[in-house]
Amino acid sequence: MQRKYSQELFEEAKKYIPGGVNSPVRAFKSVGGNPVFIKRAKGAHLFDEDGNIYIDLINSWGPMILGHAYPPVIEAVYQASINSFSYGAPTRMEIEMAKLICELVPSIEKVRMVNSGTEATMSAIRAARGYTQRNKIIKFAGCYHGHGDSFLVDAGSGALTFGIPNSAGVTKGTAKDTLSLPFNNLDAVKRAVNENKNEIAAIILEPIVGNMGCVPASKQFLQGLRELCTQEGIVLIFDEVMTGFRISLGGAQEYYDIIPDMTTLGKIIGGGLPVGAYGGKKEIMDCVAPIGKVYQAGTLSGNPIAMAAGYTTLRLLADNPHLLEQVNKKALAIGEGIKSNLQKLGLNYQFNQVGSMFTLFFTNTPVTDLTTAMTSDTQLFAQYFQYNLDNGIYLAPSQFEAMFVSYAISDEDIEKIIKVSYEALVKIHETKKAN
Ligand code: KE4
Repeated sequence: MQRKYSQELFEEAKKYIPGGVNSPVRAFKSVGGNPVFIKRAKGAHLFDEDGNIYIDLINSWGPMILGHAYPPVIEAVYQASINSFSYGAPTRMEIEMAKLICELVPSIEKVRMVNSGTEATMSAIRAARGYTQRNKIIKFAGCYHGHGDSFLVDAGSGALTFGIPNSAGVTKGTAKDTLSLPFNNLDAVKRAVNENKNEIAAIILEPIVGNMGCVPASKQFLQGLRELCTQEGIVLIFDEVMTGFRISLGGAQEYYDIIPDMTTLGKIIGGGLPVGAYGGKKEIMDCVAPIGKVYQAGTLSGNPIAMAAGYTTLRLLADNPHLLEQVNKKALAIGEGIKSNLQKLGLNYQFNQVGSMFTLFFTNTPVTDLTTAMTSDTQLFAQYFQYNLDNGIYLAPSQFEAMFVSYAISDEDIEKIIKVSYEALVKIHETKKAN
């Protein structure tokens, strides 16, 4: 498969855009080669600038759950757009969107729309800090909550429980208020909470992690966090930017039946347009301006075009339960096929899946946290990725990401995904044996 135009466009892009991309993971750094420049997409398929066609298993990192250019969503956006794109004033549509989110996720009593998942998580922890009058937060290694300064923090050395920046430009002053702990490790959380008594405002996590690859929390871990937060007056925040309206209509909190105090949302609620949201208990959300002292604002928050795309997507999912059932069924068929491939080839790689999120980890170690995820052979993954790409399967360009399936994927697409995955595993193992 040749990608001459993509290569030329990438060289041009690098002259004007840092790294040639508007979000780092798109640059294919961890898998090598150059990114594919997409010209258009329809249903489950992407079409690049060189005329190549791919089955899309990223779906814009989650949002395109109905598939690309889904006609009712297009129509809703068109109808909204002929009445102008933005007013900077309240609209009826924002009430409909807020009501629908509160109806589908009952733990959300009030919700504020923003423009990205990052804005949602940044705002949620600010609200939690304002509500509790405490400064520190706990996050987990391997969980990604967007690029807010408080989240770009790694665990401090053993002695120090406070965090150290993992990005240039994040100050030690900011990082010291973030504790980064091992995922799925309740004892570590209990120790940290005891060492920082009455100082922890919030614990935030992806209940099913997508950002270290797909790693589900254990129910016991979530149950323990819930009890600890209730007992200590800590705000439990589920970052459901990826899992919201994907794992189930009520998100991971419905799937696990564990109720957080706050939830952050994004991706699917925008239907592909820039939307994020944060919400939760009324007593917390009433701390937010203009009625409370926690300031947060946004020129394009609740934008009518984005609301049209997001509301139409959510309404379709809510009114047609078979859509999400089909998405999960198709994803499970892919999962069964990949696991059968591993068995046929006598490979013990780890395949983690929850509904329509999954990751094939190139390690024989069960993956339950970042340490075990990092035992994966990223070189093998890179070869696996490139073989898939050259054979028309568009996977996430990193071992530490999840795949996302859309409703538009067909049985033929599923067959091809499984077949190419098998061939890729054979190829990389022939290469491995030869070396
Ligand atoms: P955005 O600011 O990218 O809209 O959302 C940040 C965010 C927050 N919380 C979770 C659980 C997320 O997965 C994300 C963003 N996810 C990445 C995928 N690893 C988006 C892709 C990218 O960064 O380009």
